[in-house]
Amino acid sequence: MTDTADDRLVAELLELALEAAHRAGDFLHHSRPADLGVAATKSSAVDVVTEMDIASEKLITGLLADRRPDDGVLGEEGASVAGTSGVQWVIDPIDGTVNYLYGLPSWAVSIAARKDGETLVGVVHAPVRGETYRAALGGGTFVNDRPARVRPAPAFGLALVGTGFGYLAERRARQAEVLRELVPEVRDIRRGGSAAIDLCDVATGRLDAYYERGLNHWDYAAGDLIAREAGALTGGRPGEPLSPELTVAAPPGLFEALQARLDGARCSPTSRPGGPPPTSAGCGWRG
Ligand code: LIP
Repeated sequence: MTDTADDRLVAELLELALEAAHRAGDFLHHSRPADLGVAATKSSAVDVVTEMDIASEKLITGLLADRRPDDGVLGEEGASVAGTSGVQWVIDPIDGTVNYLYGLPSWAVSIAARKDGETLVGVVHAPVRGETYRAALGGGTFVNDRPARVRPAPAFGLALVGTGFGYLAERRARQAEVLRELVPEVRDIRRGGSAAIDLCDVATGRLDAYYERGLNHWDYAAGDLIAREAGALTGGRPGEPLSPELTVAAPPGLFEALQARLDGARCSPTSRPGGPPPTSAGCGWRG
């Protein structure tokens, strides 16, 4: 059967995403300054940018512009190009920036390519782990070319659940309230510090589930496809797609249970101290 034009486009985008992620990852891993510091902060004093975040995004966007000059680009550190091809690259040049700043191993380069609002390819390259996670729409998920599948859904009380916390103290306080309700109900919690890697850990069965509120599109764009192509369901609140409001990923059965539990925790009095009263649309996430 001959390849279609779409097949050829997906193959080209995947190859380019892999090349860009590896080149940026090699640079970040082998050229990290011993005295790496904070170059700037964003939403708060703990929402940091390093010179390496900026350099990594410049390396990636330069390669993409050279190879596919008509594509759009959205990057965490400011890259923003509308493009004319219909293809948009979504880039997190270092996901897990605080881990990278502190010299902790859990960080990754995350690159996704979307067309007409659908993610066609996703690559998450984790150099310290020595692992590259990749997926193409309809083509399955691979880790260093080995096929990957989610772990079968366990009972809720046996689930190992990943999560994360935002950069704003008020939001972290509310996230801690939700976590306080959840911790005694599941096997355990893991907080790795990189949403992209957390989503890949769901894809490979190293986590049973992951949820987080307040992510940016570039945090989850690639990991979402990688998790879905490995058999996970992903989304936000029940019936809603994943978004900065809420990102949930888990195998079927556990996914729905976790979504419902988080929705319940969202409205419980303990997780809304002083929060808005419940409304017909739910009690709303404050902060
Ligand atoms: C990080 C996410 C992580 C979240 C952090 C931060 P960054 O992205 O990957 O899951 O908990 O607060 O948002 O800022 O390292 O690209």
